[in-house]
Amino acid sequence: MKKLVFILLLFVFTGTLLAEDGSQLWLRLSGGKNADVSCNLNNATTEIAIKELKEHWYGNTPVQLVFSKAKELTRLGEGSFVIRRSSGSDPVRIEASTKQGLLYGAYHLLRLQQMGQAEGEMDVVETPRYQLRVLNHWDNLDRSVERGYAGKSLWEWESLPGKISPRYEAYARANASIGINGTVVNNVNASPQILSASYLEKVKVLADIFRPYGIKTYLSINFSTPAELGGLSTSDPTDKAVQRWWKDKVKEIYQLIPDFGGFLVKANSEGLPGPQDFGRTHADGANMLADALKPYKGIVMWRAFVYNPGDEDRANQAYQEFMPFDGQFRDNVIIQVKNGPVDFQPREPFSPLFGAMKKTPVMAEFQITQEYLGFSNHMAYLAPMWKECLDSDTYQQGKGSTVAKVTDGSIYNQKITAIAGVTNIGTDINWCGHHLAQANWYAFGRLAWNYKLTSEAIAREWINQTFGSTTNNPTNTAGSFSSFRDALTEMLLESREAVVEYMMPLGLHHLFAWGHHYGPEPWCDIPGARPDWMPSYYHKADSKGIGFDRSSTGSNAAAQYHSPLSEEFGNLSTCPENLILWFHHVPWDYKMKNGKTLWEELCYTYDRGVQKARSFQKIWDQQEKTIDTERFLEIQNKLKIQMRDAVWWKDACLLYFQEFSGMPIPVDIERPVHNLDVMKKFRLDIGNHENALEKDLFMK
Ligand code: GCV
Repeated sequence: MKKLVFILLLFVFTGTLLAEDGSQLWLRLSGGKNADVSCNLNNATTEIAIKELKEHWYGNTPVQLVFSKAKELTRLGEGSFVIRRSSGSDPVRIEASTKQGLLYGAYHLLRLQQMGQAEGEMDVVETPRYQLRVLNHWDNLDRSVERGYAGKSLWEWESLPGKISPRYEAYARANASIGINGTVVNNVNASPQILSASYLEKVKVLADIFRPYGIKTYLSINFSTPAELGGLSTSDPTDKAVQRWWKDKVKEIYQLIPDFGGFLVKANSEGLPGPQDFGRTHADGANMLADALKPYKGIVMWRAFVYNPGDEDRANQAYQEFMPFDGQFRDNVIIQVKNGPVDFQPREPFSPLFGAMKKTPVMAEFQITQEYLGFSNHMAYLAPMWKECLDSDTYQQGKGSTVAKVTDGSIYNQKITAIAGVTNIGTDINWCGHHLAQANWYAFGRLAWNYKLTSEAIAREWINQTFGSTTNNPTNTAGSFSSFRDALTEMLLESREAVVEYMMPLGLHHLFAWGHHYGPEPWCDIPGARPDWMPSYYHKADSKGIGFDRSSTGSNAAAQYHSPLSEEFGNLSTCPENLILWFHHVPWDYKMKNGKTLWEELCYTYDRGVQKARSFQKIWDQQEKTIDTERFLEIQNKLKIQMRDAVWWKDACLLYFQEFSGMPIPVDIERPVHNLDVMKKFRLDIGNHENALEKDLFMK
């Protein structure tokens, strides 16, 4: 009997040790040795740094946190730090000229420890490339999350300000550990209610929790708030009463949240109100808010995501609308521009606004949540996609004027530099819906800090911390961790391209189903719906060919880019093939560089994407003994869904486009397993997309 109890207890105990639900993210730091940590500055932020090091630093030497206004440190700028140790037996010295720098230094030391790089001599100098590294939550006040696939909103508005979820602090800690220093807590499709006194009390509680972690709180605002909430007869930005209203509101906010960051604004976009409703301009609207925020050092992040149905190519519109206002915005306004000119598609060229606005600060907006990349069902590691944008040469100030450099202040004298990511976070126990999607939250933070890091280096860091052993809590029961890390790194690095290949290769875009952005519906045609929301607007398939002519014979979007890109993109023979259907309507029998016809290339590329999805499953199945069972099985299940969807995408697109090309699917690729007529009847219950796929889509 005693033996049985012992075995049971052992089982429960080891079971608990081995339980991994993903809730600890990349911070699976174990209880430490009560390290010897000292600090010459005492405040809530340094207390956190001390606590983290005391609990998780395993090195045998003490750690000294040193706040210093030494020239070298102040020159490096806010958030920067150095970590130095002359030999393995000396104390580690983390020095910074700001409290945030000390906190980031502490997290960096722990990261180095987990990478096995915190031994011996150390000489690390770290400085963030962007001043503001901001998450955007598209969270609504009813706790639904627009384009969120990981449960409900973290913010429990109904029980705030009274009840405080432990997740608020866990969220702040995770962000601080990767250098994120701002969060916009509500959706850009903003409710005026967020500025009501009762909501501001709730926001204050969040801001108080985030502050010690170096995170500023921002709010998305609805441009009509003065009328909708304030009861004014207008929200016209030139109206004195409206200006007064915003000034008073801003004052009220700063009384509650003294370090409030400012406003994020989506105006005159997708039906939202804005200054144009009153015959005013984006500059009028942004400047009015900027004036109200200025005395408190607040800023306005004004979005350039604007487009209207009509004759003009959607891809051209943001540039046309914003370029005339270059130089007319106040110095506390920054224009927030999505990475591509349309809308977070699996592959887009960079937005031509980057670098073109020379007298106005511009910041990139990336989407961490996978609205167009398989929700939280598909593995799509997005660091390569973001780097593709950041590393793109705009040529605006000669060769080497990359998107990164025209936004980080190194080419233009920007007073504010920033970068934003639309989060993939929700109430799911693993935060992101898919364990591997945590890598995207992590990667956004790390790239915002230093976009020079390689996607591979970031992946390896993330894997080490997320799956590797913690010192006293080994989770690796068998097998070799380094071969696991190599395998998962390879999967992650290939994953985004695989998604592009099985969804929308060669520059195809927006082939999504009506009502959701998950599955394919290139045939979608809803009578009376906005044409620019229909896939045929983008693919333009006909008996001659496929693709959007954005050359001089078409919408001429290519001309919005600086030479030599305008010529390169605008000319079919020089356009990069991975964007060829973005810029050109290409004949089906057009000869690609490898000698295949366009149609064949399309078929082979879709097939390659499917093969990659299958190879991910095979690689993953070999990892069973290396990591904990829970995460192994959960990821295995997601990869199965991804594989199934990849086939669905390939079959739907190839069978549909074949109706136009009239050409055979090459014999050496996988035959379609679905029938086009049946696929056209698939309907997705989007509220429950994972099960709906089984139930509604594939059992019909
Ligand atoms: C928040 C796309 C998305 C919308 C989103 C919008 C935007 O259109 O589908 O959900 O709205 O972009 O970025 O404002």
